[in-house]
Amino acid sequence: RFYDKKNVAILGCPFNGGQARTGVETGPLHVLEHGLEQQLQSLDWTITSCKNLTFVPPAADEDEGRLKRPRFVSESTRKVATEVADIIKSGAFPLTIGGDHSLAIGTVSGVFSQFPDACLVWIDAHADINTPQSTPSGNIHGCPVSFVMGLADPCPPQFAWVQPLLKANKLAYIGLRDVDAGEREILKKHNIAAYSMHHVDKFGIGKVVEMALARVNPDGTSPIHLSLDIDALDPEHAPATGTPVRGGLTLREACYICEALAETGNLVSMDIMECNPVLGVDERSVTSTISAACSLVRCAMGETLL
Ligand code: 5AB
Ligand code: MN
Ligand code: MN
Ligand code: MN
Repeated sequence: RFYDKKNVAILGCPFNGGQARTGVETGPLHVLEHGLEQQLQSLDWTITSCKNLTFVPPAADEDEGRLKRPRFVSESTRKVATEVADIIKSGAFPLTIGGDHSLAIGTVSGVFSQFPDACLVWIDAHADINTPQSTPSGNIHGCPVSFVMGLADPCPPQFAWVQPLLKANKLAYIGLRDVDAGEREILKKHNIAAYSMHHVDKFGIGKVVEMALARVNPDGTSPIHLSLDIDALDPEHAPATGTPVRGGLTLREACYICEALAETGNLVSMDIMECNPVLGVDERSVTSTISAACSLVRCAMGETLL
């Protein structure tokens, strides 16, 4: 509906500047080496491009208040925003592979510049909606949602280019279980559709996805951007990630979310973020994390729709 053809452009983003642990920048390489391109081709997708961006840290990058590496994150995500917008203009589905989740400042900015009435489905153990004022860590991968909503007050000068394109009623979370006090306040204040693991247990994943979509896309016509943090999964299924939190989604629950979004026919873009192969304790834990990431992408791109 939103694109004529099943064209996908893969954007590898080997970026780690939004948090402190190295290794997350090797995520894209591992995901591609796992055979994702061939897997998508066998689902009848044409890969119109598959490129890896290069991110070079600036020589000087002073903290901005609590925020760490503000220039590096700003310059990198700005580049991502342009790339994602260009992919959409070319008529292809942008599939962005991270890298840390600060990259979503770029993907969301790019998608919403082209689809202003889009909604955002954020699958994560964390809400990533800290402001520069509320962040307990200063790591910008915990802040991208607040930036694209324009909640930062004042907005750090490095991020003046980010437009507040996301409205609170177009955002839904699923999988939350580690939300900071300041983030809870924001979720409450803006009445954001936030489904935690408690809701998944209480209602089941099918009902939760239905409720989430009813909130952000009541008439079913909005384009949807999916931003998926691999740490939404229980560490049993995706251990190789920087901020694992126990008690997460099973692989099937996460796949179900992706399938249900595919089923709407409205999915226009997807991020798969925060795989950090270097943090795997052994080969098996790396492989399970990367293969889970590939499964989720395939499900979002129609694999299990019969
Ligand atoms: B992730 C925390 N809320 O702000 C913070 O992995 C964790 O992209 C953020 O979801 C986790 O530092 C960011 C404590
Ligand atoms: Mn997370
Ligand atoms: Mn995240
Ligand atoms: Mn994380």
